Amino acid sequence: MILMKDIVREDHPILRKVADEVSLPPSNEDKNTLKEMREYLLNSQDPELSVKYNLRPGVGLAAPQINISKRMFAIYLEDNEKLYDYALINPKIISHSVEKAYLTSGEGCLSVDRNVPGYVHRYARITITGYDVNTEQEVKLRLKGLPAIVFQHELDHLNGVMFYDHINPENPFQIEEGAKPINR
Ligand code: UDB
Ligand code: ZN
Repeated sequence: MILMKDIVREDHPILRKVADEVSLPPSNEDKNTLKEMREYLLNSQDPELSVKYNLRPGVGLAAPQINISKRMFAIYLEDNEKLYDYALINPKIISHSVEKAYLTSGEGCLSVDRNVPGYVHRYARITITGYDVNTEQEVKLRLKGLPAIVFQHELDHLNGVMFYDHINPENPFQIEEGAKPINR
């Protein structure tokens, strides 16, 4: 079971690496890692288990965050009555909107133990492909709103990018022209 002690923090160099592609079909070990990552998200969102094991409630987790430099992440998120439950390998944005969006509450990260104020601008809409371990199939997803933000946050981890890299250092709350606010 993945616990908070297994999640690497900010200063860890693995978070700044470009993670390696995973060969397909995935090994049992890689499939198992992804299943454990998904399980962390479920456990962390369970009111009893999160208290019992002191888990920070997460909606997404990328492999580098558990010290594995491979291109895979898990997402477990309910938004607008829809469940986004994905365990993806080699995810890739194949197209995106020109329009940007940002969470009005800013972002945090399971690997960051401090508050970093400011807006993180991301694409408002993305089309993403990847191999889904849950269905054992190549998937193509069109996302907007909060799910699009979460997928981009996790994809950044596979490229060594942290959310605060996107925050304007002069004016953290500067809004890019035409960007769409997302309230959650
Ligand atoms: C999170 N959780 O999991 F809209 F029920 C954040 C943390 C850092 C605060 C734990 C989160 O956004 N929870 C949440 C959001 C909702 C509704 C709800 C729970 N991440 C994932 C992460 O660090 N992955 O690497 C940070 C998010 C910031 C924006 C996208 C991902
Ligand atoms: Zn993160």
